[in-house]
Amino acid sequence: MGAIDYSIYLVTGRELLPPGKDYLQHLEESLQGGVTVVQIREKHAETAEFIRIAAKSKAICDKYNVPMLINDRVDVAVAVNAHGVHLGQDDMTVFQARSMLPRDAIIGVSCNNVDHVKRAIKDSADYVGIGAVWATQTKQLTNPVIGPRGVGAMLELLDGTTIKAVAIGGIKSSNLLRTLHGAVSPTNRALDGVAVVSEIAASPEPRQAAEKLSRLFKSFRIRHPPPIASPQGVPEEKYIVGQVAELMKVVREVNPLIHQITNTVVATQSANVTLALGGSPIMATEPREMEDLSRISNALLVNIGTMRADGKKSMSLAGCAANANRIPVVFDPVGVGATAFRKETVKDLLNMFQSSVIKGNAGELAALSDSQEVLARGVDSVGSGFKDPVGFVRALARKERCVVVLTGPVDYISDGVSVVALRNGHEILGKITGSGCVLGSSIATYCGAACAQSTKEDHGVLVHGDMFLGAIAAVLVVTIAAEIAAQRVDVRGPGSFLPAFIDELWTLEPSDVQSLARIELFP
Ligand code: 3NM
Ligand code: MG
Repeated sequence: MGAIDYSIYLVTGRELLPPGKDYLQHLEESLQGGVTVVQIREKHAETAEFIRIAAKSKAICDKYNVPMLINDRVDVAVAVNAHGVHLGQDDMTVFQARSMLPRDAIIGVSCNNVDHVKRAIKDSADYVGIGAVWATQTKQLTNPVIGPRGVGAMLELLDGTTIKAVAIGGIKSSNLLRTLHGAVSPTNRALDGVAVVSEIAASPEPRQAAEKLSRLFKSFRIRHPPPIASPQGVPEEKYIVGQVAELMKVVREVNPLIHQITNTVVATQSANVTLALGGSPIMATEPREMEDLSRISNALLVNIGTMRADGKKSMSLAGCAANANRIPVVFDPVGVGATAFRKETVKDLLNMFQSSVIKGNAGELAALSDSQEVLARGVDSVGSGFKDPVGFVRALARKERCVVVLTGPVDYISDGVSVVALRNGHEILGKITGSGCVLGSSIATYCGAACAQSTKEDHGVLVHGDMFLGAIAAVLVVTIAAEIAAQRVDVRGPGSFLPAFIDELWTLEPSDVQSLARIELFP
């Protein structure tokens, strides 16, 4: 057998078989649907029964030329001439297993953390099973759930080795793209496959279940954001601003519906700003309506500003539904550094859903990324607060697999490849409440429009449309409208500024943005 295709890795679960289904028939249908590796997992069978089942399973796997591995039991693997074994952390070592198995046997190891992966590399395992990536009913977990973000750090260790990696735990067709999108290292190492039990084993239609996973897996591609490519002779900055001008028109044409879960201080203002830009706001927070709203919305904003513990449920339901429906999620971790509750909540939310854009000031993004460089309160004075804001946003965007917006006197935005610095704005924005929150709503509005108008031809991308451009557009529009409003003779202070600002958002012309934008690109 040549190189193994780990993409759709079935771990058997006889106890989950739907009533009336024969195990071997079910296995065969799974293989017909595109399962590429099978692991026989029997936690309760006596040795003789395990061998009997493994031998029968092997005959079927052989028919489809699919390798079959045995969970835990090297003796069973030897007895049925399996292709290899899968070992847990409490089973025998790779070295011990290797000494009892044929030379070309495949040996995989369950890994829950980076130390496990380091050990597996040292032991020359053939592949690692990283889990549990999501919560699961199928196995009593003894370790914390990792989440896709945690997988990336483990994959990074595998760079430069030939060791393959699959993720396991709660993987379904409904979260597969989000899982694959999130589980990529900053060096762009992605998963080689996904291991599932219940999605196939408990399905009355295993062939369709496997086909669906297989189709989604094959379609997935890591989206390498292309470097900004302006037409010959057009400076890149000018090109970007031209694209922004186009997107401003698109928002007014498509009138995107923007679902916003935001704080009670800024909700009215955020809704008004969304309307002024050409979008439609819906400010709903009840958990029971999150999934319905996700189906009709063009983007979701999650802002934790005044959240209480019960708000997390709505946010996670809405975020997961947005990922499943593949609409943009803009995440605003307001004041994340301020309290332990916020910090913990933000970590949890980042693990539950994949954001398309994360927006914050220096203190917030420092807290979110565990950087000690900027304290949560000391963000007003020098520059953006980071010594190297360009490098910081780029690295965070790579790590979080999304666009990052760092706000401050200069705003920095990165898609993980390019970075833009935007120097528009007015200090009076700091004298009204929620100017940052309003920016979050604006980003969601432009990203929603960018997604809605994209052709959606590529099925392997979590969210369509140019989120980088959406974020740039929102920052430019908000800061330029603020500049214009602040200079009006009828604006005497923050009180008269706010309605003037909303009016200027309403009347701002794409050509105003083109003439006033102060943008610098760091390719
Ligand atoms: N191992 P399902 S999680 C067998 O974390 C197994 O190592 C895990 O089942 C690990 O796809 C798991 O039904 C169960 O969630 C996966
Ligand atoms: Mg085990």
